[in-house]
Amino acid sequence: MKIVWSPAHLGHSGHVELGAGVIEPGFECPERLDFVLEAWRAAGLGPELAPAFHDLGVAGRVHAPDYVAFLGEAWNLWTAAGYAGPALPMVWPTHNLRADLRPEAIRALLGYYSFDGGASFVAGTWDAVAASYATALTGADLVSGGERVAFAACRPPGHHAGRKTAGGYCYLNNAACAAERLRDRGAARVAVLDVDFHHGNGTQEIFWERSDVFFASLHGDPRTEYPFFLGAADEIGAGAGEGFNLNLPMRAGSGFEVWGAALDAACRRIAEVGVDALVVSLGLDTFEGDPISHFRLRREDYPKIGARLSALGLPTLFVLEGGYAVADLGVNALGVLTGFEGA
Ligand code: SP5
Ligand code: ZN
Repeated sequence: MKIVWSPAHLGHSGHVELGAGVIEPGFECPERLDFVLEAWRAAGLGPELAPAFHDLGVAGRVHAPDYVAFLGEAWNLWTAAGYAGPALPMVWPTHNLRADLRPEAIRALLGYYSFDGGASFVAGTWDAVAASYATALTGADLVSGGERVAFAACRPPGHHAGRKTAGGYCYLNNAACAAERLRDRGAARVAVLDVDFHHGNGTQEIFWERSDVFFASLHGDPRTEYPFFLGAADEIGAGAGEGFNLNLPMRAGSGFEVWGAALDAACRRIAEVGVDALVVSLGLDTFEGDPISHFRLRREDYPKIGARLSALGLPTLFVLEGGYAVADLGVNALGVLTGFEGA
């Protein structure tokens, strides 16, 4: 198995997030990848690749082109306006405010193009986001080129990013872009299976009306868990996409007995639907030690996840999403990957 990663992720550091009553350092931090790489090297799974160059064509189809352009210029607009420190949104066009009016002020554009205060910009954010995107597409090309499996160690993550909204530490939706790329390269239908603790609201939104990308998500029940406003079981897709979206929310406190049964249900559905390739949004924040999440998976559960996914027999791309028990992130991620390879 090959891993793809880029040192450009290091530039996305020193950012902050809006928490409950506090603005705090991002839980999504550069050290996360250090632990993933350390565990990768310890496991001896295979070579490390830098991402190949990829233009923003796929991003411009998965996302709104004006949103992609905004991501590239947000930091420069922020500093040109005289602000210092991380660019954090503060006003959102929710409910009956005018979301059809694109503002000019950068402090308003940040809210226009986001849904929460969890995706701030620093000087190196865009280069990290672009490299994370290229990492995912490079991984997709490995898989469409005949590799059975590949690991795109993306940072920042992507599954909360919608067509024109950043949020939840995400900017470009790496997994969605990888799925689109697999379609471009000949897969008639792709499944995106999201095992991050948090619902993959961005990926769901992007493929909501499409039958060529089946989306399934296992996550904390949005009645009590972030992102709160999407991820219920009755969301099944619309139009041509009706029946091609599967949400399996679970109550806080769920352990592998419950979670593993949901994984099995999602896998059976993927087999029924029939796909040519699988993208796994691999969040490890289902771990019992995660500081912001509320499932109770244990270290020994992760290889079982990999083995179950491997049994689908599909060309598979793992795309890194969340996981904030930083020191355990690498071991748990490698648990999934070694479980996949060993199966
Ligand atoms: C990719 C991903 O996993 N994004 C997760 C975004 C979660 N955003 C809400 C986090 C709330 C953090 N505050 C928790 C304080 C715990 N003491
Ligand atoms: Zn998450």
